[in-house]
Amino acid sequence: KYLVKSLVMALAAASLASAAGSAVAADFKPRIIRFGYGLSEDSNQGRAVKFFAEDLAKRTGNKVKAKGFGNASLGSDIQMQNALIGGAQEMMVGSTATLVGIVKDFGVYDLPFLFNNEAEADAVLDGPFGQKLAAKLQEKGLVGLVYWENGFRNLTNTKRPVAKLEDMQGVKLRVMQNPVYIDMFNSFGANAVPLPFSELFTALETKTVDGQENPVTTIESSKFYEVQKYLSITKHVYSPWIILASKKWWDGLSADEKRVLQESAVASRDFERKDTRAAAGKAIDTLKGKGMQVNVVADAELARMREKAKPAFDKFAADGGAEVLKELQGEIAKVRK
Ligand code: TK8
Repeated sequence: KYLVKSLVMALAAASLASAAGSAVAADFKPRIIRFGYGLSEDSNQGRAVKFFAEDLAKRTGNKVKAKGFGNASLGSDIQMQNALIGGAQEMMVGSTATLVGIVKDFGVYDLPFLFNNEAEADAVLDGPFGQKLAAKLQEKGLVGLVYWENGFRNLTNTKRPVAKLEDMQGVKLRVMQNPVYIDMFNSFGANAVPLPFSELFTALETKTVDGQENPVTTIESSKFYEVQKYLSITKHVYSPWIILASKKWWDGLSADEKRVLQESAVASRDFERKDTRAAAGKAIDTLKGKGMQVNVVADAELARMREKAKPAFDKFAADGGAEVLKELQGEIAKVRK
């Protein structure tokens, strides 16, 4: 009887100790993460990086610290991706569109008029489709953690309001460094000029280009209203951002460190989407207040643009993207039901 009692007590003590051990003595090494991003500190991107850093510090008792580097001070999206692959930088957030040089399939998100609203995008990005695509980065040296919202993209320029397809004719338009964007805007009649985001403000200011396209939140936080007159609401593409980690660095982390990084990434995603949507709701009025002339492009015109963009779809499919495009369209159809 005594033996049984002491055995039960010993077992209870052992399980208590291991519970306390996992909560208190989680395996965190003091680390500093260089977390780069392209927009200003005072943007939806900057606010969410700050949130991520604070959340991570809380979860690790201040041991694992993320230091944000905004304004592309560590380089453009593409430069940062390469720094992550080489192990010279730990983390970043940037457009999925700039990943096409690494995993071509990422171009699928850039085809126009796929998602009807943010809820559809959330479901597909957070679901098996988004995860499977992000997992393709691993063998290229990147770990894709979560998607944030960049948002639906709209057009700005200095020439004229774009109310119909023909208004884009001859407009020199900066696009991301991505063939889908180049093909799409050339087929709309614009003159697409691929440039990194970090060079965009200067390109607009010096009139190297007449216009650009980005979500209203970015048009506001990057002060494009100082150098752009017309804003035309087209919502032509839903643009995700993705949080990336260097695989070289990630592989050296403890299981606890990987777990908290995932947790903070998810928490930052939820914060970021809420914050971005709130900011987007106010941005158009702010931009009008700054002197921009805003027009909403009619649905019939958007349908014409969708029709015109068909060659971009065909080329993407013919260029090895047929399967991923079909999968994405299938997922969107499922979400709509
Ligand atoms: C910021 C970019 C930006 C994107 C672009 O680094 O390049 O136009 O929309 O958000 O990733």
